[in-house]
Amino acid sequence: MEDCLFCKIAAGEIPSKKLYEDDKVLVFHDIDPQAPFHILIIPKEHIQSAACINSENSGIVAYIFEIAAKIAKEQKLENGFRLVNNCGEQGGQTVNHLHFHMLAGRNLGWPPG
Ligand code: IU
Repeated sequence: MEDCLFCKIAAGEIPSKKLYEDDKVLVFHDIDPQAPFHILIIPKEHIQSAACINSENSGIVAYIFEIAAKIAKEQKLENGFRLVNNCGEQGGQTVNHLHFHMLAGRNLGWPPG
């Protein structure tokens, strides 16, 4: 999508602090970290939000969780982590390209604000 910030980051048109990349996903450090470890996992394909997941594109969500587990092992997040998806205005989504936050390195409160 032309005016999508994360599409531009995925295409390398806007720089990011990359942690992992393959043909399907990009993983990069959040610009405004909310925990000692805070990364974003995004599909390279433009999907607006979790509300747009259907039987044709749902495979990428399973793949993102696979990548998250791999990163958890590599980064030694033995004490746990949180995967968060904000969807839509009331869900707190500010960038309209599907992304999962992966947070770790401190005790994370519940319920979220
Ligand atoms: P949200 O779930 O849509 O609110 O998450 C968007 C995240 O994208 C948020 O944590 C921002 O700090 C992050 N972000 C970024 O990493 N790089 C950017 O250029 C912009 C936002 I704009």
